[in-house]
Amino acid sequence: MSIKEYTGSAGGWGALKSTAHHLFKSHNVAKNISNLLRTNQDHGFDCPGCAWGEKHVPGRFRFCENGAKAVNWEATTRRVGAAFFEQYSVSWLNKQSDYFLEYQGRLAEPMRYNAETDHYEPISWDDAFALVAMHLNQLEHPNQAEFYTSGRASNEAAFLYQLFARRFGTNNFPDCSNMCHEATSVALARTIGIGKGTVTIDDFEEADAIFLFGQNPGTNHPRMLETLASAYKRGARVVAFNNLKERGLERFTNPQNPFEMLSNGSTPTTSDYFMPKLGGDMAAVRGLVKILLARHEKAQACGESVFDLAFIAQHTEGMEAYLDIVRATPWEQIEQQSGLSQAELTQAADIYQNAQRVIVTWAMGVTQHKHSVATIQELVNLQLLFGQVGKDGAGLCPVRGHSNVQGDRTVGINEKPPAALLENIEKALGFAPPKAHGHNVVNALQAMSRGESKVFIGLGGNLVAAAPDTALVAKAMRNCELTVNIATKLNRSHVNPGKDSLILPCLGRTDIDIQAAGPQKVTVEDSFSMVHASSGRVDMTGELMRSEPAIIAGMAKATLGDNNPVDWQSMADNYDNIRDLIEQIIPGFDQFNQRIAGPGGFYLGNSARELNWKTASGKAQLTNNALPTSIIPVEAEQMTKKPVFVLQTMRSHDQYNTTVYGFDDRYRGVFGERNVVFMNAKDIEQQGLQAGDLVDIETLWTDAVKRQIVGFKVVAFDIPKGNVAAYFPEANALIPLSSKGDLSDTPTSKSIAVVITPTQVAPLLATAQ
Ligand SMILES: Nc1nc2c(c(=O)[nH]1)N[C@H]1C(S)=C(S)[C@@H](COP(=O)(O)OP(=O)(O)OC[C@H]3O[C@@H](n4cnc5c(=O)[nH]c(N)nc54)[C@H](O)[C@@H]3O)O[C@H]1N2
Ligand SMILES: Nc1nc2c(c(=O)[nH]1)N[C@H]1C(S)=C(S)[C@@H](COP(=O)(O)OP(=O)(O)OC[C@H]3O[C@@H](n4cnc5c(=O)[nH]c(N)nc54)[C@H](O)[C@@H]3O)O[C@H]1N2
Ligand SMILES: [Mo]
Repeated sequence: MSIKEYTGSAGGWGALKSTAHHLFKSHNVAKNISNLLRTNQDHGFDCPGCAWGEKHVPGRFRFCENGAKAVNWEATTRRVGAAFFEQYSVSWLNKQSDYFLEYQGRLAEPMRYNAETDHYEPISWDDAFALVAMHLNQLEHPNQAEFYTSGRASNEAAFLYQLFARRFGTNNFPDCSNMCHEATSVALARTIGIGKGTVTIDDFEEADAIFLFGQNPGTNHPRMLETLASAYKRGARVVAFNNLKERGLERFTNPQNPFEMLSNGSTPTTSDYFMPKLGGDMAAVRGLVKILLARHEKAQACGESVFDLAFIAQHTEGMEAYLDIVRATPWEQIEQQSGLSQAELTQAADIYQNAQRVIVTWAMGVTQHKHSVATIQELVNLQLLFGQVGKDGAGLCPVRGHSNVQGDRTVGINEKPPAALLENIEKALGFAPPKAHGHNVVNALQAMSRGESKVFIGLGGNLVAAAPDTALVAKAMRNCELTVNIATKLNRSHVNPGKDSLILPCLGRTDIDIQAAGPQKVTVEDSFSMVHASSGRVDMTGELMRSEPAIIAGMAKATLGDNNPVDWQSMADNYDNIRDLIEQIIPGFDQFNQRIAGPGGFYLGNSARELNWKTASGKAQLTNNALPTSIIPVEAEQMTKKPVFVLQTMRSHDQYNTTVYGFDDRYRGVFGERNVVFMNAKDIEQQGLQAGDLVDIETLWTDAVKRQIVGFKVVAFDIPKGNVAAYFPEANALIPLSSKGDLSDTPTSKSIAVVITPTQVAPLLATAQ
């Protein structure tokens, strides 16, 4: 392992070198070069990386270093099939690292777990479908099954999946989005009447200021860096609020700019950088508003205004109650909770006030706290006071994670289905889907661990590693009568099987998908509500994997028999038929098949952008929430005499969620190791530690469960005192399943109370020499 401060810019030659390295590791170099050239192009496939959108500029390549990793690792020629599973027992595989499991290659054939031998064994597709049907049909109630979705699933697969589950009789749709942007959907639906962002990619070209809260685009949305750098170049202010000093938020060298590449030049990605304490963003925004309110009141005395009073009067409700709570919030609390001084917040307020058009973006640094919904409502309050929603160059921009996580929700993956969706299904297909709300991720895992839910089906994803309380979740899986994993790659969830268990290998985004009616395409929706087609390029002739729609149709046909109103086989034969049904049931998809034929796809529209507020009162809502009394449970401080730290868990540069591509985190200067904890240099010293020491980290929580990770290496980093950071999924064992967001139930992955103690080196080791 080595720690070496990274002094370069994001992107540049480092990114090209890393792209080449992962290209060679895929064992499929020539094919993957041609794949990369097709990424995000018309008639190509949608990058399976993030959900950032595209500007349609012809003749440019449209992938980034991290998208290239996702493409290369999916389109590998390595295979995991019968021989592999014969060689390795499941217990042995469960002892291997996430990196090892991923590196073995593509899952090649359907497998069934044999508990007696502890090995997976081959099974035919028909027998696999029959097994799913048998387990589902022997449940006492459909609500004993859980239908999990990860956000890579296409619109077609997700739509068919929710139809299958609803026809079967449940709304149990735990979804990766419950662990991700759920707070966004809840907060935006309540305030502006639609749970999605209001901006398009073009708005970034017109904004005077872009405020980024709690996101690391250098690693997680690298194509966004080009957008930020070009905004900076034309004079826009780009203001980051991030708990860490992230290199990708400082400078960027655009690999598509020969001048920058050859001159070793770069462009800043941000003009101003603030480092709030974990969970301190709501207080920071409250501070901004408090400053701007004081200016507004002063202006009012002279007959002028700082806020957009015409917009507020015409479009919003709740301003007075909100401003009362702003007045009542003391500066002491704002400074203490945000970790930012009134002077720093004044600097940010000046930028905000001087900009005609402001975009506010956010991601996991905002959504994974107990008070995330309230924090996002605070961002909305700020934007509404200035009329910064519903005009060009301005608005609200939650930056989504998985490439189709937004689309999956649009087409019906929702444990709390809106009445209109259920009515439309009934109108189109003549059956009444269940109305009762189903399980989200936390409810599902609790029901599984109590033995109430007995069948788990995963359309992609890796819940054992992605969810909190890793040991509890693994046990919940093993408790099931049947677990089914529809997946491209081997992962932690597959090696924690239920009593009966299936791995069903599926085609990915990069693969050619041929069905009875010929080659098929699928569609996805990006963060800007643009829907476009995607078709893979890798020839899979002779392989046993099946497409996701074909697998879902196979399970549905076997489970529901002929006695149902959906012709499942015709859906799998030709995805145009699925899209015709989506057009009938989901608003905004008129002439779906025709409209995806053209380049660039189509815009689903956004009611809030049109100043049409689909709230109960027909107006946008300002919300008056009190600041949280504390970011971590108040009891935590009383549970120990040791200093209590607040921990965030985040992604390194070499991973895609639970998929670990390598052990380097280039921009943070960490090489060859993932078991690290980032700490402030002063905290390291005060704890009597040195950088490089090994420590144990233990959670303080209100139950009696011991949650600890051991032997993590201390790395000194620019992070506020009292805050520490470690990587997901290694640190997930520290997050209690019952520690979740108010109204969102999202695990609080960015604020966990912990104590840190030096790892006790076994005396044997000390005397061994
Ligand atoms: N290459 C790659 N791309 C990805 C992913 C991946 O794993 N790899 N994952 C995809 C998915 S599903 C998602 S959701 C997105 C995630 O994208 P991000 O939200 O960027 O992901 P995280 O790594 O969780 O980063 C959180 C960032 O917020 C900061 N932060 C943490 N807590 C706070 C806080 O309280 N306040 C503030 N102001 N900042 C805070 C952290 O320092 C860090 O920079 O990326 C998507 N894209
Ligand atoms: N502590 C902590 N925990 C977190 C987070 C955090 O920041 N901190 N972030 C949370 C977030 S934002 C998210 S979105 C979740 C992610 O949770 P998930 O979406 O469940 O996890 P992934 O790691 O994205 O899933 C990877 C697996 O998906 C399968 N896969 C890949 N491509 C395809 C495909 O095309 N089709 C199918 N069927 N399968 C495919 C592969 O088998 C791969 O192993 O994790 C959450 N967990
Ligand atoms: Mo996510």
